[in-house]
Amino acid sequence: MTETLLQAMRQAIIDGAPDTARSLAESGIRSGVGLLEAIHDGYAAGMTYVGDQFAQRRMFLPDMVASAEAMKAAMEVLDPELMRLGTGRPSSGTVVLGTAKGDIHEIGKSLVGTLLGANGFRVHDLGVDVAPERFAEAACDLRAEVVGISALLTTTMKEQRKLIEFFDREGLRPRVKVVVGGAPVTKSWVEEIKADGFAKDAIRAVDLVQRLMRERVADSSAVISGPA
Ligand code: B1M
Repeated sequence: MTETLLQAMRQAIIDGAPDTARSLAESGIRSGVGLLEAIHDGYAAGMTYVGDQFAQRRMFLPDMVASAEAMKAAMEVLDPELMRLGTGRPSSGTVVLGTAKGDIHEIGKSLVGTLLGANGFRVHDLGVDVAPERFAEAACDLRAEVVGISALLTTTMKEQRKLIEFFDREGLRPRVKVVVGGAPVTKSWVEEIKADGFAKDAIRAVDLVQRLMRERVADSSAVISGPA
């Protein structure tokens, strides 16, 4: 039953069918399919297939647009459920999130935001095509502890490096941790650009931000209680 539903979810994305994607999400919630399972093994798996077909020139830009619309329709149903099932704990810190300058891919970044929100973080999503200056401005205004930058294109990954360099120049690094993510991002890239962390998917992004927040608290208490 679950596999049939997941297969139908994948197909709704491949077909670029928002209404079907939405009603399958509603059925999934009613029948108790795991929300993250539906997203990753259902809808996102459909997206991966579409991306591969696009790369092989078997599907085209309008197909990819339609698939993205279908995924967004499903997420409109699933997002509030994810929030509802979240920890409900009061905010454990502020995260500013956005997609790199020149990049308009938003689905993965928004999923990261939803899961962080569901886990008690205050999330300020700047949207897509975000310049380093806007990240910095928001981080300062909101006193964010973490900034997260997503990049889905190999050409926009370099914006992650630019953001880190900008934060270094502005002297923001000691106060604000920069985490990066997105399909083309690798561990070696993260080491090269000296980001504070990277997560392969949205669940790992929550673990990462939780760890950074814990380390921050530990660091500040070490300063307060450390030897004079
Ligand atoms: Co585009 N696209 N796209 N696209 N698109 C890719 C990325 C591509 C890999 C497809 C392919 O060729 N196989 C390819 C990039 C190739 C490359 O750079 N080497 C590509 C291309 C080429 C393009 C255009 C250039 C096409 C064109 O115009 N000729 C163009 C670029 C536009 C631009 O940004 N300037 C373009 C446009 C589009 C659409 C607008 C049609 C649409 C986006 C719609 C939207 O977001 N509103 C789109 C889509 C849908 C895709 C694919 C098919 C799917 C992306 C997606 O939503 N995945 C994608 C192929 C693929 O990824 N397999 C592709 C589902 C999502 C849940 O996963 O985003 O990976 P993902 O997020 C994951 C993790 O990466 C991680 O967690 C998420 C959840 O687990 N993660 C983070 C993401 N951000 C994170 C941040 C973190 C931590 C983890 O911390 C901060």
